[in-house]
Amino acid sequence: MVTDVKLNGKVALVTGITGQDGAYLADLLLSKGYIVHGIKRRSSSFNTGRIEHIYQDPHEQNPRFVLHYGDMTDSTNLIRIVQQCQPDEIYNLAAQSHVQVSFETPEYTANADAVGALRLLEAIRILGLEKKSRFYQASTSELYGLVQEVPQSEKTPFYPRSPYAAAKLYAYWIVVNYREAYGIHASNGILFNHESPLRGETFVTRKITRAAAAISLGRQDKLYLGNLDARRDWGHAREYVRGMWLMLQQDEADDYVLATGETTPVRTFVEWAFADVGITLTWTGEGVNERGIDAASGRELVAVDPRYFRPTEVDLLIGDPTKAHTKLGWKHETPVRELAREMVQEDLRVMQTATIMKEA
Ligand code: NDP
Ligand code: GDR
Repeated sequence: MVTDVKLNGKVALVTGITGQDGAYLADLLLSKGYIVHGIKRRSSSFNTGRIEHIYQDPHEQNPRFVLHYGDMTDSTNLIRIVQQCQPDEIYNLAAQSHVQVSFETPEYTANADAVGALRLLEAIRILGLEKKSRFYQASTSELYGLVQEVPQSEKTPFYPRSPYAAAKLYAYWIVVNYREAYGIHASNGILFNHESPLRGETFVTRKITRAAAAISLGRQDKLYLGNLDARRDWGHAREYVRGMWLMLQQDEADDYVLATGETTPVRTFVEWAFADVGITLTWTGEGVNERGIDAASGRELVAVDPRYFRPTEVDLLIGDPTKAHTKLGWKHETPVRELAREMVQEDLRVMQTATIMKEA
């Protein structure tokens, strides 16, 4: 817990604080002297693992890190929390963020991801905080969807390809509208994929790095994946949350792409992760019959499972972060190859530590 940092007099409210980005952003804001309020959902088991290191006992005097129970689908609860903490900055990171799951739960995704953003903006209006509370919306490269041009910039037209992207499209435009209609300092960060050792285990990078680690330790036989040909612009989450913060420090609110400008096929990420545990993969077969084989032993380690195909796919994402470079002075630092290595190493470390603890 950061207690030696001098307070900067500002209060931030972060929705989605228990997620990957929420955890990195909370660290960043605390290190800058903010008092940080976060909204977490009630869950039947602990969902605060990523922020355990900054958790503060609520009985302490003048806490710097405060958690509130809440949900993006509950307006009155959001209004009450905003009223209680009177934030200078609101970061709306909460979302049903899994693209494939959004095909299974489209209505809930729209409620949390689209109307949820509206609820927070309305809370600002209802409480008369238009001039006080700056607003960050977690917009996404999924808005580009069906490829129209590359690289994708703030000027590229949107064409959402999932219920998730359609919900985020509404959120994007309602943010622009509330900025223009009511003068709220509200910005969209159009963030391309960003990963880390804290990435959710069902997103493809983490699924791959965990599997490579587990297979190398003899704890998993095979990794099943969907579309190996999709290409993504992957950066490091820790660097992207700094970009979010920079957006809210500008005199004028605006919309910015954060990306690396490089794209990598899922297949290449798989090869890297296995190489990092000493396994060279070769590929055989095509389409649903494609398999990844351990070149040394001949064992089949990767298989395509059509259950992970999406009804409509986003084939290629590659962002143009020029505006963020020039206006925010933001740049990514970690190359994707290094990011993959960091994730594999961390998954190996966690799994090995768990074994030692079990055996102790
Ligand atoms: P995660 O899935 O890791 O975290 C999502 C967070 O939202 C979690 O804290 C989750 O809580 C919370 N949440 C979900 N539904 C609700 C709800 N109904 N009410 C309150 N909280 C809720 O996502 P990331 O950290 O990766 O992403 C953060 C945001 O950025 C998301 O909005 C995502 O859509 C967006 N985004 C992410 C990108 C990426 O590459 N990571 C790229 C572009 C945009 P719980 O822990 O309880 O599940
Ligand atoms: P994405 O991330 O959909 O880009 O959304 P995800 O890691 O889920 O998929 C990336 C690509 O990999 C392909 N893929 C698989 N994906 C998953 N999850 N599981 C698999 O087994 C698998 N096999 C292949 C997918 O088809 C896809 O093409 C993420 C989320 O963080 C969003 O919230 C965010 O808005 C976008 O990134 C930018």
